[in-house]
Amino acid sequence: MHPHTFLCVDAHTCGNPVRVVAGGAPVLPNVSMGEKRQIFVAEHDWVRRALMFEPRGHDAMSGSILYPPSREDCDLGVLFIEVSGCLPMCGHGTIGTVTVALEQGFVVPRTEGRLALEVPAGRIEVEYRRDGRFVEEVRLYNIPSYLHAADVRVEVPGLGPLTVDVSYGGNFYAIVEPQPEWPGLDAMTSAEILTLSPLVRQAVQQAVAPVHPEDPRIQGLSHVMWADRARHPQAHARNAVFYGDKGIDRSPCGTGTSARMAQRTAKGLLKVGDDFVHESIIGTLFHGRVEGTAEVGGHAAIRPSIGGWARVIGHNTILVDERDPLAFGFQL
Ligand code: PYC
Repeated sequence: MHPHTFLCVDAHTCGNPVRVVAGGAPVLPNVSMGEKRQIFVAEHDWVRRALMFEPRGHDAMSGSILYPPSREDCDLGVLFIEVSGCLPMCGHGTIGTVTVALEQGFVVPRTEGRLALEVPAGRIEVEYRRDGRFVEEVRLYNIPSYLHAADVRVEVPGLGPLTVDVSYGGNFYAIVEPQPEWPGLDAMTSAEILTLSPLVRQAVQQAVAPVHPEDPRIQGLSHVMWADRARHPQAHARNAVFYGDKGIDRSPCGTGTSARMAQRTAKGLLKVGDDFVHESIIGTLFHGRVEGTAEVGGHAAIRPSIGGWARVIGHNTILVDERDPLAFGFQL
């Protein structure tokens, strides 16, 4: 039996991995990316596990699969794959995918400097700047983002009472700001982030169980954002996002930054036109901006944009040999 072969381009966006699958992925029907995501999860999830988990990936692995768009007004369809599942939207994944697709010639823009992508959460536009073949910077105009629930009080085993906001930026986030019961991200080790985050996620999911008001396929609290003041002189704030079972985002997290800008706008701390530079746990930056207002199922929402960079780090032909007892990946 021949092994399954996947043609991938590996990149990272501000430190977080983006494995772009350009060949070998399952052929899916010409339906929306939201429907493709449902089909992929039900019938082909082994592809995600094989490409994201060890021995080919790791605890924070993330990537995307390129598909033709089902909509006339989009240049590319993107399915986000990650250790946590198939995300509705991924910001660092978009910046990495666009960089790879342009540099490798997987997409030819109709208008230089602009692309439109069909993603499971909807349609997004990006602008990019390139120098010859190489993409210097990508700005993505994300889907409308909103504060879903404010000041939610939960009891977290090992931590005690905690107040969090639940905000949506393409995924649902529990945002934990410094507070009397918790000193902030600066006082945390990575080991503590990994231990406490699943407990916070479970407690907040039980309390709120968020469902997107306009697309019930998008539901569940998937990510925890630990927030603090900036260290970088150009940043407004710093964060670490936890995902999957053991992943900490090395980038400032695009959907997380969108969710945080929505939260801060709803609380009167940002307004349309404001910039919000977000720093990651390793000191890299995303340049967020509140572009405008919107409405999501009766909630006041914002239209955020996020600017960042990505670099290609390798071409990777990945084999999945069914005779291998660990062919479909494992986690410790
Ligand atoms: O950048 O949106 C993001 C993201 C989601 C999970 C990890 N990164």
